[in-house]
Amino acid sequence: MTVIRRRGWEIPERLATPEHLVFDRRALLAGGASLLAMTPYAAQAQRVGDLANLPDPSADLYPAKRNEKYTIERPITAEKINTNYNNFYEFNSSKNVAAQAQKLPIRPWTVKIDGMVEKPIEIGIDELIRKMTLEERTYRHRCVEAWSMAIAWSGFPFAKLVEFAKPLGSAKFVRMETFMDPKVAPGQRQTWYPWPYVEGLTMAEATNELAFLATGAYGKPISKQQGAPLRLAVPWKYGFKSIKSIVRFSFTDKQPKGMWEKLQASEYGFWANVNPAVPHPRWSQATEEVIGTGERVPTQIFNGYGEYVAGLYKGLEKERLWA
Ligand SMILES: Nc1nc2c(c(=O)[nH]1)N[C@H]1C(S)=C(S)[C@@H](COP(=O)(O)O)O[C@H]1N2
Ligand SMILES: [Mo]
Repeated sequence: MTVIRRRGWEIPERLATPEHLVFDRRALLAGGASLLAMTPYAAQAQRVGDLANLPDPSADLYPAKRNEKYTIERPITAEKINTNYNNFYEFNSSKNVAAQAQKLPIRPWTVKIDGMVEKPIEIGIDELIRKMTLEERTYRHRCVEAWSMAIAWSGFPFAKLVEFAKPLGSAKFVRMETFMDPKVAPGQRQTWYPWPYVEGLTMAEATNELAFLATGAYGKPISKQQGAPLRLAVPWKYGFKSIKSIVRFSFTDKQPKGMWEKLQASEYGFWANVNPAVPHPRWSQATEEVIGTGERVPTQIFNGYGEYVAGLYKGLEKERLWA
């Protein structure tokens, strides 16, 4: 996504290696056996260097059972293509973030649920995942930059998280936040972005059957560059709404302001529903490049999901629904 950059000042590069690493017990048990045979130094070096290679403690949950209701006509983008063409500005602003994203520690990972709820809580990602029934769904993904992919996500409906969170009747929106750690995420040292990454949905959108929280992709735990360990997928909206690596869900009566909206409200608004007839201020949204195919295809209203979501916007016609 291109923005008009305000000048920031450079922050000196710092060592990205964390001084001290704490793993959750499950990961340590699963990954630790061979460490016993090593000298303490070798074991420590292995722990620091191989953080990315620890076995994922949720690996046994995949592949999840496919939900045949959510499949699409378009071939699924090859995993190799999908995981090497990503937007993840916390790491860098190119599509080539996969290597840098491996530095993100995804265990332990705590999710905070707060705001207008019966009782705010913090819950470890594995405890949360194991409260849910995972399923696989194939969704189209349409970036506001006019490219698209098709992905087999695994995860659970956002409605199940809402049910678990027990929001008060007064909650009208859910605000989501990505991790904040400039030590591992060099993009977060670029002070002209209003970090952390934030996105929001109305309660009606979050509980729509299509709104999905992905914990996996391609039949295994989701890759770091795709937003491990927990990422939103709202396929009828432009991709920037589908926030990655979520650490917090806050229920609120105020419309949340996303990071892109804060940066450039005239181009990236709250609703951001896909519409080929409404151009971005700097380019057309009529067609999209299907990544990996070399083809351009017509973009569909609500990215082809109108039957599920058009009803959400009845009575909101005066809102800026399409950008
Ligand atoms: N935290 C965070 N979430 C994010 C982004 C980001 O830079 N940071 N990029 C968004 C954009 S613009 C898109 S198109 C999708 C890209 O997801 P993908 O890399 O899995 O295709 O993630 C969205 N979620
Ligand atoms: Mo995007």
